[in-house]
Amino acid sequence: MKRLNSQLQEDGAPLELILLIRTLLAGCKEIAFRVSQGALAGVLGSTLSENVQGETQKKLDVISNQILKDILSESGYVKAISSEEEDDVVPCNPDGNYLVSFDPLDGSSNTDINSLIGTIFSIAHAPQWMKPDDPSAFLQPGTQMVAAGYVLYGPSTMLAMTTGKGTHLYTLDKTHGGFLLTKANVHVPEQTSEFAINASNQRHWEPEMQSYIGDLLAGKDGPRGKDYNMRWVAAMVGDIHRVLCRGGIFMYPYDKRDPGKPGKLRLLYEANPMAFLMEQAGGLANTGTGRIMEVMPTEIHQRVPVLLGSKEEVEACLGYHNQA
Ligand code: AFP
Repeated sequence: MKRLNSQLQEDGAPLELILLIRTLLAGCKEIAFRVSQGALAGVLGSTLSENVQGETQKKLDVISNQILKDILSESGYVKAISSEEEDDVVPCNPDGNYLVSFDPLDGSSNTDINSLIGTIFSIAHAPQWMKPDDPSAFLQPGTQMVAAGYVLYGPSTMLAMTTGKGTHLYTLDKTHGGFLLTKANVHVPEQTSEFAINASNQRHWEPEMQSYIGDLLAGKDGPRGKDYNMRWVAAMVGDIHRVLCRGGIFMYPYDKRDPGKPGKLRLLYEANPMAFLMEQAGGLANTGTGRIMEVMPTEIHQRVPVLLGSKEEVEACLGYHNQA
């Protein structure tokens, strides 16, 4: 089986980017180990602190964030980091050529039930003019990413990654500690009969989303003319992995409760990297009003609505938005 290094070279990734990705993944392997220790190492449960988004931090959120922050800032390749668990940009090497954004442990409420969790990341070039503590360089659209992916800590530790030459899946071979290519050039089926949404938020959605989901639930008897199945992992990384593997549509749509928070998911380190992976696998990634990767960020923790997945199903959902 092909190693990660060979695939990255074949895809034309520059040496420094390959070294940066390998460094980041070394951190993820350490996270995989800590996660696998669970209760034996006392790493489950919450801390007493909250992150900038007002969410209670799990112990593993803090541990994972520290691991990635340390390894990336010591690498020399990175000028600055933005993380879900950091209020502000973290300055690293002033001569570093890259910016890394990450959610160190997505779905961390799943840690206490031994269910799917993962690390999501995106990498972009650091502009020459940028001072390492200047957040404005992070405010570039997702089209500027040079690499993105996630590591899923599940029954196997898996990596999904793209450098813009297709989306590939790798599996960690713990016998030698390397990621091996287990599925090249993922293609998300264009049609699906599976959807993922947190239906408990239904009353807060816009009318077009209410009608779309209503029609899916109507199944064979409704306008879509077929029965749909519903899945919800409560970790975007797990839901998106399923969509990459067998198709589907994943949604965290616009929510009317607070105009300052038009969605739950964060643009820089959740929506954008998943959108890059999905588009490179032939799927679509939209906010309901435009392509996720073209959203111009205004702040590092910005949230956006997301509709991601099988091309024809996302188009069907957008049809309801367009009518509105
Ligand atoms: P964390 O990054 O704080 O662990 O949150 C996970 C998440 O943002 C995303 O991965 C899930 O899709 C979503 O929350 C699930 O949240 P609800 O089940 O509460 O809707």
